[in-house]
Order: sequence, then structure tokens, then C-alpha cells
Amino acid sequence: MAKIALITGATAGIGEACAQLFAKQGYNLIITGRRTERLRKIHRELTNTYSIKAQILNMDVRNKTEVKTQLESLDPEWKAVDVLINNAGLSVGLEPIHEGNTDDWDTMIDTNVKGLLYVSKIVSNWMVERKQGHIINLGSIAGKETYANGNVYCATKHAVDSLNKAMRIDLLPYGIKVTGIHPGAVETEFSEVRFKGDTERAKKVYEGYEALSALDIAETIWFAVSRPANVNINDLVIMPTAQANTSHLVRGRGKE
Ligand code: NDP
Ligand code: 8X3
Repeated sequence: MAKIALITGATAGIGEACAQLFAKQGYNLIITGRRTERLRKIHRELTNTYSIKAQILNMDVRNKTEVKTQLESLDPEWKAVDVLINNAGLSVGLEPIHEGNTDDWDTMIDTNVKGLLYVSKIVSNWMVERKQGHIINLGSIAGKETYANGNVYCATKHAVDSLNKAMRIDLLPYGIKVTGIHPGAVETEFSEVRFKGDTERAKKVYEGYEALSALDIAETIWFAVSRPANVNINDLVIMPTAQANTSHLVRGRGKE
């Protein structure tokens, strides 16, 4: 029986790259997200290209009821999830704290923290029953450091960092691995979302250096998942070579 990976936020960026890579590795997939058309298209591509089975769950991770209903609707054999990739997440806005938009704050906290918890609560129970599983939590360099105007996004990713450590302790008796992946700049739709569709501003984030690609992160996640049973990667920070931390980034030596 092929292994199963459940990927939240598989409609774009890192989640989509993980779906492609895990399908290539022969995993059956549960792909989730809010954009139904994209989920259908990715489902079609994956099942046409690889000899795998895939399920779509069209859910907003912020909606506790929807998450529960969608996850519980899976047939029992699909609840034997081997790998959960808690990837759905976003940043909205980049303003100093006194100018921040409280709706943006709600969106980030509800998605990055509460959404991750709603999914983890249900799927970790399935893993506890089987006494096996691996949870990958997408943190960020923003969860290790704080930068100007990053305030609430950084706070949500610090929360993910903390939950990553907490999950590892609580799930230890059940043999469940928990890994935190903390990237620096990855060129995805992330900045477009942060700047609310301002593609010009988003493009500038990645100008003059080679950012990480979604595939770089998917490969890192695969490395963690493919370690032997006795090995767990607790925590990985992965940066573009041009970026030392959130405030030191060299432009003009790489990609124009
Ligand atoms: P993208 O914007 O390219 O992808 C984000 C994914 O999250 C989409 O599939 C989106 O799906 C999903 N998503 C967002 N909100 C929700 C929601 N409420 N319910 C369900 N799904 C949701 O960004 P990335 O691939 O870059 O980001 C993936 C993760 O990596 C995030 O947690 C991000 O914080 C983290 N990260 C990103 C970095 C970067 O520089 N890009 C660096 C460090 C960490 P849909 O819109 O269809 O719902
Ligand atoms: C995304 C990376 O530095 O824009 O998590 O916060 S950063």
C-alpha cells in the first residue's frame, strides 16, 4: 500500500511543489486549498503523470467546521496519513504596528496558527491511533527573527516554531516525528498575497539575487521525510545563498 501525504495549501508555491515531488516518490496525496479549479487541475496533472491516487479537500483552514467536516469525510483508508505537511499560510500587509490593519492580523493569525492547529488536532489523532506519522510544519525565518513591519506575521511564525517544539514533546510517546522547516525568501505567490495583488511590488522582493524556489523547499522536506525510522530532523533553517538573515540580503551578484 502506497504511503499517504496530506498537504495543506497545495494550490500554489511550496505546497504545490511538495505535491509534485511526493507524487513522483509514489505517495498517494490529499491536496487541500480554497481554489477549487486549481485543485482540480493539479489533481488531473498528478494522476495523469504518476501512478498514484489523489483526493481533493476544498477547505479554508480558518473554518473549524469546514476542516472537521472535510477531513472526517475521508474514507478510513485515507485517514492512514503518513505525512502531514502543514503548509497553508500567508502574510498580509507590511506596516508598522501602529498602522497595521486588524483584519489582516486576523487573517494571518487565523490561517497560520489556528488553521494549522485545527488540521493538526484531527490528523495527529489518526497518527496517534496508528502510532506512526510525520508532521512537517512550515515556519519561516520570520519565526526565528523579527524584522521591521513584519510584526504579526513574525508572531504567527514564532507561534509555529513553538507549536513545532510542543507537538514533538506531546507526540513523542506515539513515535510521531515532528519537523519544522524555516525558509528565507522563496519566490512563490507569497509576496503577491502580502502586497494584495501588487505584482510589481511583489516582483521587486526577488530582484537582483536568486531566491529559493518552491522546489528547493519541497526537496528539503523530502530529505526530512526520507530519513530512516530512527532519525528525526527537528528543525531546519534554509536560506538563499544571498541572504544571511531577515536584514542582510545582497542584491546584484546573482539573478538580475
Ligand atoms: P503561496 O502564496 O504561493 O501559497 C500559499 C498556499 O497556502 C496556497 O496554496 C493557498 O491556497 C494556501 N492558503 C492560504 N490561505 C489559506 C486558507 N485560509 N485555507 C487554505 N489554504 C490556504 O505561498 P508559499 O508557498 O510561499 O507559502 C507556503 C508556506 O510557506 C506558508 O506557510 C508561508 O508562510 C511559508 N513560507 C514562505 C516563504 C516565502 O518566502 N515564500 C518563506 C518562509 C515560509 P488557496 O489560496 O487556494 O487557499
Ligand atoms: C517569508 C519570509 O522574510 O518575508 O516567511 O518573512 S519573510
